[in-house]
Amino acid sequence: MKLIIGNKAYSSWSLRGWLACKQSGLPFEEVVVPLYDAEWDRRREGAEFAPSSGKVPILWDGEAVVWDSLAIVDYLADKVGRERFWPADEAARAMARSMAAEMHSSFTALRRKHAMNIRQVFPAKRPDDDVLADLARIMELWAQARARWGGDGDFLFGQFGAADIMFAPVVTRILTYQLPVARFALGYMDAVIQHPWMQDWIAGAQEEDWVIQQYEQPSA
Ligand SMILES: N[C@@H](CCC(=O)N[C@@H](CS)C(=O)NCC(=O)O)C(=O)O
Repeated sequence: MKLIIGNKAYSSWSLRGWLACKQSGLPFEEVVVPLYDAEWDRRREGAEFAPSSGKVPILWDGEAVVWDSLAIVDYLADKVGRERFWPADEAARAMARSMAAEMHSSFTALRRKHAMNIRQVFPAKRPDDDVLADLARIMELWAQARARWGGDGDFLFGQFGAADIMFAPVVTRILTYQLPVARFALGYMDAVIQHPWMQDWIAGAQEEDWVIQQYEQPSA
């Protein structure tokens, strides 16, 4: 398999696709392309980018191509077995799938106003009300998942899985912008950041030379 991703410093959807590949346990080649560099328009017109119309992540698996992070999770879960990604319990799985889908389709204020920048910690300031509303909903979801299904594990449904993959870039945004969160969330966020795959990704981001100025401001 070959996964094409954007800058590890900034590309939140790429992080999800990459974590999904790691979670699959399958070997994959990783190709990182610098978002919005001088070659971007030319590169995104290439055949490898055509299926997603230029967006990353894109997963190629022989003749099969999957773009969009949640589709990558589902494709890989079909390939290696659902239990690697989703909880076994039906009620837990229903919640995990709903949370992943809600993450995928919602929280636009948080995503728009606090772009991912994994290399930075910006001074704390009061977030806009729409961002606070997104954070309140995220806290509600995390609290319910942890209380009902966290068990002895550190993650939303105990073991690291698809729901954690989808929320991982939210964790990094909260830390980057020092956004206010409920106390219980600190332990969960720490578990996500300390996960070896996240540590690998963060190290990769630190090694990148590319800088996108727009994302180097506290309010992108
Ligand atoms: N819904 C897509 C979003 C993909 C996406 O928007 N990726 C961004 C990078 S984080 C991108 O490729 N932007 C480049 C562009 O839109 O030209 C997913 O889940 O993968």
